[in-house]
Amino acid sequence: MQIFDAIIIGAGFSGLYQLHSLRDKLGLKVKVLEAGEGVGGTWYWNRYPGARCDTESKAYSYYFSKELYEEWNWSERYPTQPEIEKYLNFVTDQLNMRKEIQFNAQVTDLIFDENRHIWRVLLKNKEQYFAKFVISAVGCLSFANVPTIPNRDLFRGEVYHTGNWPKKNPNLKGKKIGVIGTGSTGIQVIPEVAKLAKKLIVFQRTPNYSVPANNYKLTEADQIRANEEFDKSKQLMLQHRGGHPWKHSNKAAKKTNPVERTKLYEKAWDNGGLSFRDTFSDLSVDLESNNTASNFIKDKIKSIVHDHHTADLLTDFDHPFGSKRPPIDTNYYETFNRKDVELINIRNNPIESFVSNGIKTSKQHYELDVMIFATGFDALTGTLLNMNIEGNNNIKLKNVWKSGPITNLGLLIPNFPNLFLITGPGSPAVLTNMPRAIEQHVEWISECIHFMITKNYQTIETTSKAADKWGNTVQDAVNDTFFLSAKHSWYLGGNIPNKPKVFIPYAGGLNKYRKLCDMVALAKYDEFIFTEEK
Ligand code: NA7
Repeated sequence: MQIFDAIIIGAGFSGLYQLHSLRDKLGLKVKVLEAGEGVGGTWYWNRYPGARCDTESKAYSYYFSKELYEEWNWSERYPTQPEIEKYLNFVTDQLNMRKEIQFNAQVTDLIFDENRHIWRVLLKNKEQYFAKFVISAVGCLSFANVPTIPNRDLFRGEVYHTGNWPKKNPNLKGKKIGVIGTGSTGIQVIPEVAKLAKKLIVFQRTPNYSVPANNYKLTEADQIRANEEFDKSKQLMLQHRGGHPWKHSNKAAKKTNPVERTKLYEKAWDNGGLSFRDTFSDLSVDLESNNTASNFIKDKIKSIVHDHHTADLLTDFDHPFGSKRPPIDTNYYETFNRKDVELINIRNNPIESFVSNGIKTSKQHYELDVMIFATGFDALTGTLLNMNIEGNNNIKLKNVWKSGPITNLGLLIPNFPNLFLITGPGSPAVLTNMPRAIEQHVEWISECIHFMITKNYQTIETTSKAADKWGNTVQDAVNDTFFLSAKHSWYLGGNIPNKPKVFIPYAGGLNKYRKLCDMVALAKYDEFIFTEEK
């Protein structure tokens, strides 16, 4: 029986760097199991029209190797899905990693053998592998949320979910298209689909605040400057709570006079992008300050959208700005000025069922050739819980996480020895520029495994007491913010019926979190339990 030192599940940003770290730095025998036909993870599956990262390309890159960074040239301020997929293929080939990756390998079961201290990993095709360590690199947004709408089978048209978009792009030209969902994805796909459709109907449950991306092509000079500023950008990102390359504002919106405040919002709006959130220091902790941002965005939307009724629907917010993941867009609001685009409020006119030629709401029937679900994901826990994961005494993860995920630092779960989670629940993950959170986790995990090897340790496990303590830290961190006021947000499990409503990521900031993790390593992981190799 062949036993790997480590099996990594997933070949996206996290799986690839974890493979490189364990294989090339520690010299371990590693296998990567990837459900897709290629590398990319999120950026393999989300290939819908308009799919693009909201983080700027020069920051949405690996920083573990300056050489690698300098060898790649991004073409636009924000990278498109095809370009990110290409980048991850480039990294895979540069580091010669393809031979360790098995594609079309969907993991169904992870069973810990307590006698032999190894994990048995089963695939959908019934193949099985064994490994001392398993590292989950499955991503935070990988389990699609497809709403159950009655009579799906009656509908004669095409149905797609943005998170599982077909590799062969469907032809949408001249069709009557419906889109459900106006989160970050809907806001990206809607302007692109509108250009192709004969008629586009957007079914909106909750409007979202969106800020212009202000995308542009990068020049050779931009690339040279990015390379020169590599160290400086890296330092900025390490100090930023979200891992982004800019400084936090130290100005409170409330304490800034209205004229100056508007001037700063205008500047941030023109600059575009996620840094709008950092225009002032108190937007996520003070409602009065937050209202100044919300009202500014509302006024902007109303100045763009001509039809008053549509503008009212697009600004009928039910949560403070930033309490849900704030999207950025290219011509989202402008799209509603097209004659062939209609916005339907499904909060007071809910979708009832599919019909053979479209969809029926409580008030009307809409003819459609294509229905696109941009309805998001069972985030952070969905993919893990969709596998059968059994730890000590055959304890099932599904049962242990019934009331919400329990982890220590988002990295390890009590009773699941030698199973590490990259950007797992309880870590900053989705609240950050993901490659920064991923690099921090991969480096921590690799260092921990290296420590175990030098000490001749066989297993690492966290105690329930330490995990409960970390759970309290995660809850304390979010209590200081507005995140809990967005009841339907996926950060809180609010988008999935019957999912426990607990705030999942750690909201205390990646910079603070990194220090906490470093302290654990410095203390030689003293709050973890190790067993020795026999
Ligand atoms: P999101 O942000 O979860 O958005 C999903 C959208 O779909 C949102 O507008 C939801 O409305 C809507 N939705 C979800 N379920 C339903 C049902 N059953 N009926 C009607 N409308 C529904 O997912 P995204 O893919 O846009 O973004 C996910 C992340 O990917 C994003 O934050 C970035 O990090 C990248 P709701 O607001 O719940 O009323």
